[in-house]
Amino acid sequence: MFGFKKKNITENEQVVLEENDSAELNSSVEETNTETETPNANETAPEADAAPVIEESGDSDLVDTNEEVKKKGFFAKLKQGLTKTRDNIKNRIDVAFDESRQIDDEFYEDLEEALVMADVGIDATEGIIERLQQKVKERHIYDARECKKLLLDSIKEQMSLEKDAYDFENTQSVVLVIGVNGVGKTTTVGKLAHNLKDNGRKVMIVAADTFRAAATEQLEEWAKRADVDIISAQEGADPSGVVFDAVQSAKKKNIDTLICDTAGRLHNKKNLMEELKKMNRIIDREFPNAKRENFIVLDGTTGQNALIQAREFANVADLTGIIITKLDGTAKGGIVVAIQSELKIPVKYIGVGEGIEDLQRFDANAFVDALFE
Ligand SMILES: Nc1nc2c(ncn2[C@@H]2O[C@H](COP(=O)(O)OP(=O)(O)OP(=O)(O)O)[C@@H](O)[C@H]2O)c(=O)[nH]1
Ligand SMILES: [Mg+2]
Repeated sequence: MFGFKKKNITENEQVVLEENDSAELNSSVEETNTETETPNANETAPEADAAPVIEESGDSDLVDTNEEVKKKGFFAKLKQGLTKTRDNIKNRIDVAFDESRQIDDEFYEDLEEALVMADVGIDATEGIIERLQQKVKERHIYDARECKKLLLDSIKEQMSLEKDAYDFENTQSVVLVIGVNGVGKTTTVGKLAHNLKDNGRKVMIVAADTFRAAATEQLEEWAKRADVDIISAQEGADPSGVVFDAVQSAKKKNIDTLICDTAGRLHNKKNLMEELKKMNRIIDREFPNAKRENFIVLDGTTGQNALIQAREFANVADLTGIIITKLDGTAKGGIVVAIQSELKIPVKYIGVGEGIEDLQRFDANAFVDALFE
């Protein structure tokens, strides 16, 4: 059912290939350096140097305004992306929190229904409602609108990320992007590369999905769009060998973040999970000082299936974060809350469109406001 055309080749190679041999696998690896055509991230840094000039000229308001515009743009895109989910639950939420509403059993039932409709999931919804009931009781709240604020604050609190969630963006790091077929891994690698590069980081991406030539071509296209270096290999090459080469090249070029795109795989395909472990071992061994992130990409439109995938991958891989894509294409964006609340693995980014600008850091406050307000 999954298009692993070169599966046999890889399986055989994997048996033959000892980790120490991986240096010999480099012959087919290709490197495309986009830096020769355009200035690299460090060379574009003058923007940062320009900041004092703006201050000197007394234009600090301009900086504030730009930040404001950026923030507004971010929120507008998020809100636009979550339109289907918001429309799906809006009526129920409005009815539940109508100012004339009594806070009684029926109120909680309506609320529960709205959350389940948005795919927040039964377990997470029950937890949310229980906590809300407790707070309402403790604080003697009788006003439904006050209750809404309490609910949103409680979800925001539950979804908020640790302070160090994005540390990898500012230090030397290697990010492995994994997940089942078609969830948006390659697209996400391209978007993430763009975001980091935009923040002045030196980024390299690696096409460790060697099963299909088209997969490499797709990533090469993203490398061009994001204007970052890419390491790729011929179809059928050992993915771990490509990763090995990419790590050497990243070290040599003093790359800040190396992002690895991998082939779609099911958690129960033993050989493919072994391959993933091997990539991990190679990165750990060859780049021990790099901060590591293993992100699982989940397709938000698959609802509860995404939750199942995350749970199963978490059993076999050391996941450090979740990326949920295609939230613009679903009426069930509440799945983000369900996944985070059940797995306790942070949702770090969300995809709200197919464009290069459409990957956002997960901001619990903005997300909950965009969904419920
Ligand atoms: N609407 C929307 N589409 C997305 C988003 N992210 C990815 N896609 C689309 O999803 C489809 C699959 O994306 P890919 O990046 O190729 O997925 P993949 O996980 O790399 O797929 P395989 O390599 O085949 O496993 C493409 O058509 C993307 O444009 C998103 O946030 N929103
Ligand atoms: Mg792909």
